[in-house]
Amino acid sequence: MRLLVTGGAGFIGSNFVHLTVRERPDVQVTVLDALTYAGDKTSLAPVADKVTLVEGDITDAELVDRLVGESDLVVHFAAESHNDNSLTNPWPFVHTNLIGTYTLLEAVRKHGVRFHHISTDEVYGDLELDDPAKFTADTPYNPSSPYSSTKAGSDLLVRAWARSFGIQATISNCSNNYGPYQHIEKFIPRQITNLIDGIKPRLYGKGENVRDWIHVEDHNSAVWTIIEKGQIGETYLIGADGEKNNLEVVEALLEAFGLAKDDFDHVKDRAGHDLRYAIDSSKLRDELGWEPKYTDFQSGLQATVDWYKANEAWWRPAKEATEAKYAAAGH
Ligand code: NAD
Ligand code: TDX
Repeated sequence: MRLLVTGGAGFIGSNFVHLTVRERPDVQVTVLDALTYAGDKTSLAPVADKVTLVEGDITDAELVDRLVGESDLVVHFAAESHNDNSLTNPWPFVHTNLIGTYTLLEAVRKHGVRFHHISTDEVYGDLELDDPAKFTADTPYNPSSPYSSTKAGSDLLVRAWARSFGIQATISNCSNNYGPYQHIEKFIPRQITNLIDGIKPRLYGKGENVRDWIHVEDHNSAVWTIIEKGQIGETYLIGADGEKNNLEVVEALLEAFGLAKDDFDHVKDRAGHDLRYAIDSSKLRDELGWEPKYTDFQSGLQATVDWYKANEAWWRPAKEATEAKYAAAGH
């Protein structure tokens, strides 16, 4: 099978490529990645001799047409992915997440190639803290940020291309991922690398916002399950029942570093900050038989801390610029 992975040099995409090379030696992997600030060739170094990396943009119609035409399956991870960045400069989000997805869909339609679209639970907006409800595939779309609204738009493009043009597509909407190779602008690796540097973790607002954490390996095993067993045209929500508020995550990290649980700073809150995400993944579990493996958050977190400690050469070059960006935004 010839597989094209867009965004395969990013966090989840590179982990997906590692998993695929490890468990599916019959799959020939090509990565299409623009190597933006969030993409890193070295994330693919352990599998470099087994993967073809094409440095290019998903909005480049000619390149996308050629690569899709040479593939049997496209898994589309490439995106601008960070909410805070979308609040300071939304344009790259509109460009990559909307025009990039459109460009891929046109090539998929022309060549009749199977397409899996990677999306987020943030398309559903947020839930109240005391709401027993969780997001399902029937929850109405109600995105809050430029990031989540462009992801919502990209999902709707996929649905329209499936219905109007009959493309062979599935969609997955996953909750917050953690694990190795995550850019240090994101919450967990930002705090881990701060702690390594002797800087206190930085909590937005009161820290009461809830995220539904899933290990990146579990997200990616679910993606393969959907590719192999999912029904064309369907949307599957991916989650591992990992709800925690941000304060609890910071306390767990402080514990992993042997520090007092109040040794953090409160900083300016995010504009439009979604309160709570929670995924009901019963459709994926009951219909396709998927289950997560990393169900103990504290040990998954400890393994992630150990990875950042052992791989300083991977993240160090980005640390100063990332913190300068946060300082300018008051976070
Ligand atoms: P990331 O920012 O770590 O990686 C994105 C990758 O896409 C980078 O390698 C980047 O270079 C590449 N890219 C960006 N613009 C591109 C373009 N125009 N052309 C080609 N490549 C381009 O993101 P991530 O956290 O790995 O997220 C991957 C996908 O998963 C995204 O679609 C995101 O919306 C979705 N998602 C992420 C999470 C999460 O918790 N991180 C949760 C649910 C869904
Ligand atoms: O320094 C911080 N302090 C803090 O309290 C940072 C960077 C974040 N936060 C809070 C904001 C959020 O409530 O932590 C939570 C997680 O923040 P992010 O890592 O920025 O993730 P989030 O905005 O929840 O979005 C993530 O999950 C869904 C991914 O970045 C998205 O790509 C994905 O779609």
